[in-house]
Amino acid sequence: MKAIPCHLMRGGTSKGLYFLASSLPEDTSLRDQVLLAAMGSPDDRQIDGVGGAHPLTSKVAVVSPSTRDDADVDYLFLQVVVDKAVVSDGQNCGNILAGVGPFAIEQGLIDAQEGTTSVRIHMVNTGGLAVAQVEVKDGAPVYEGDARIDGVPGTAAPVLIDFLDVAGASCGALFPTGNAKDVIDGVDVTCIDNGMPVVLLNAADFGLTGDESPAEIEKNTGVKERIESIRLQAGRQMNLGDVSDKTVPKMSLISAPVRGGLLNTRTFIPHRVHDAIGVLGSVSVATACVVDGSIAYGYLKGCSDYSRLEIEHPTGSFTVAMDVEGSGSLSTLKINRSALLRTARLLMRGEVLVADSAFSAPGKQ
Ligand code: NQM
Repeated sequence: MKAIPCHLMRGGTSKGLYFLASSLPEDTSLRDQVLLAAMGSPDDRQIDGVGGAHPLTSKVAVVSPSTRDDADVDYLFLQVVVDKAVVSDGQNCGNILAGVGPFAIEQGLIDAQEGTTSVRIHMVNTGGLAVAQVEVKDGAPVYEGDARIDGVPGTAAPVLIDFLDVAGASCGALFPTGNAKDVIDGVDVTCIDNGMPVVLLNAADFGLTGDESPAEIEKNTGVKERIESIRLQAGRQMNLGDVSDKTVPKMSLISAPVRGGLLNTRTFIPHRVHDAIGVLGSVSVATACVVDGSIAYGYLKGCSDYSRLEIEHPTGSFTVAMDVEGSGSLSTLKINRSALLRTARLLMRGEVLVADSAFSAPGKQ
């Protein structure tokens, strides 16, 4: 067995292993093989590893000193697929991002400032920059506090995150098809990438109210097949190529709010339905709401205060603050920044133990 130092952390509504890049093999095939073994993939239950048998709890952050002058650390996000021998760097993750600042401080990658430390994070998957404000006491990250986020029981210390330049991060443009609305398989959709490629769809077009539970929607094979067909076509139109083995674009079913928010969502990520909604996923949905012509624009109902856009999801709502210029039309809109609140918590620190065979050259086990 080989022992690899890492931390197990909750980042927002996700959970995963956080590694220093220097603790993992440099060769990416070997690294992926080791991460599959650490998590226990491929296996529906991930019983021989530390993965949580769900995409939201089978995640990895790889952190290192930054290669950029304007950032403190580099953060590579890896999705370890539960039931396939696949590790994907094809998307970012704003939830796991919430733990990167505290992890960087724990590991001494940056000098912590008493009170609040700003950690500038280069998101390697997509090239964007995020700035996280982490509470610090006696040189260590503070985890306990009063901040509450939906989808996580109790309260914890706040981690405020600003996204500065994430529009078109994966697809090359905020609206990669060039339109605020398209029609795929006869269904109106909005394809957007403000940090996460997302296809918005009206829940009503699938015979849903949009307030069904994730389990109920996952049981509906007819809806799942229709959504996957649209996803495969949207992926090509969004410059993502063949997305059959990719975790993007996410598919967000939208409907009228039920808790006083802007709109309600149910999000395929892309095959399981999220218990909440992703961070950058919700930034993309919120952005679609402020663009005239998108299928979500009607939900804005003339609201011009973008400092609290409430995106409802199965376990509550997600508040996005947006700073935008322009009239709301696709051609004039300029997004300056988006900001939101997360929390994170160190759950365990130590070493994950991986069989020696995972370290032999890929294919030679
Ligand atoms: O959109 C799940 C999550 C995510 C991603 C997913 C995320 C984001 O909730 O930034 O956080 O959409 O795969 O962790």
